[in-house]
Amino acid sequence: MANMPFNIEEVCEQFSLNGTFIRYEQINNGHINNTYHLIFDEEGQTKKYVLQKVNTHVFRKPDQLMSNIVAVTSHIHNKNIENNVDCPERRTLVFLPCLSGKYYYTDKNNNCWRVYIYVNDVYTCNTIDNEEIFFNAGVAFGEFQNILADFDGSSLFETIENFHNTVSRFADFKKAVQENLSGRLHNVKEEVEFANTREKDTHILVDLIAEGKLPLRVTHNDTKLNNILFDNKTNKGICIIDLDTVMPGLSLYDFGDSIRFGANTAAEDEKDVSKVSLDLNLYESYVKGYLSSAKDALTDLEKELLPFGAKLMTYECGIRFLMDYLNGDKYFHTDYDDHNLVRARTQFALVADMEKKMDKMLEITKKYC
Ligand code: GN1
Ligand code: MG
Repeated sequence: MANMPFNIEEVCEQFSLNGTFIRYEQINNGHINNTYHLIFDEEGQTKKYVLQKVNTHVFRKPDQLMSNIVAVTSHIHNKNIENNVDCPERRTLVFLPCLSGKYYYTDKNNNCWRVYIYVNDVYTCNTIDNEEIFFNAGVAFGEFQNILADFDGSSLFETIENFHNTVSRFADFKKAVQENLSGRLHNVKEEVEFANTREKDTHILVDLIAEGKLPLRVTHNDTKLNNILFDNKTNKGICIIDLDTVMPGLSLYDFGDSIRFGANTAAEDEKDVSKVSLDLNLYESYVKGYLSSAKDALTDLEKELLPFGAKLMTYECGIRFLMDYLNGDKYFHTDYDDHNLVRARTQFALVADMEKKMDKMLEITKKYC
């Protein structure tokens, strides 16, 4: 157990995990929390758990965070039972309480840990190599929204305030530019200019919410492709993970963030921005899938704004990466010096491409409304 990033025995004991610990693997998917697979032997059978170290700089109130997650996963589980869905235990995450009865354990170094049961026979994707998978991703996030349609959003804590409030995001961005804590502002004049010239976009959804024209729903708010577990046999998206930001929000946030990540022809951190563009075929697959499951719940205005939602979420993510670069890489995990800048550049290149393709995006969306 040398070189272990934490005392695994101590953590496992707290969660009363059965069997003999064999090994762990670190999973490098998220930009916020640290995730590990724990492999146990239980009477000759392999049993896996997922262990996460919650980033408490980002999620400052683990009690509230886990209360949201347990409420949401219980709701999904109960609904699936009610609807006679096959294998309900594979359709939402099952978190385990620790000895204190809480759904997280705080160790002596103040690290916050949580554990859920690994879902077998599934895979995750970081990129899309076929349109059917992205269609299935759209269906899965549409279903996720539907299943939470009768969940009382007012019972949820706001785990990160103003998470997709683009006006407040822009104000934070402006402050980061003014403060220039990292001293890197001279490197990013062009990117700052790109962000500034689109400031007016940041008001559009915020104003429509204030005017009562767009409904708040219970949304996921971080609908990256790799937050879906796809079934090995059917390729369907069977379980939505990473529930830290499930809060009242707009359907447009969830739709938009999925497109931002999944319909990009390049990775979020591709260094060659000429490879970045919006793949209209993938866009169409997702729209088709998402609207096939979510359409009946959406208002005409929501449907009309879907393409704008995609652009706005991409822009928001771009200013968040750029802001973190200016603040000295305090928020997102980074692997090298300019990582956040590279990410910001891909997001802005994608925004620019979406602006060129906006008419086409609208036309495609209309086909499925
Ligand atoms: C973060 O943790 P991860 O990788 O699922 C971030 C999202 C961003 C995303 C960009 C809590 O998500 O909002 O869109 O990175 N999550 C949080 O890849 O800030
Ligand atoms: Mg996340």
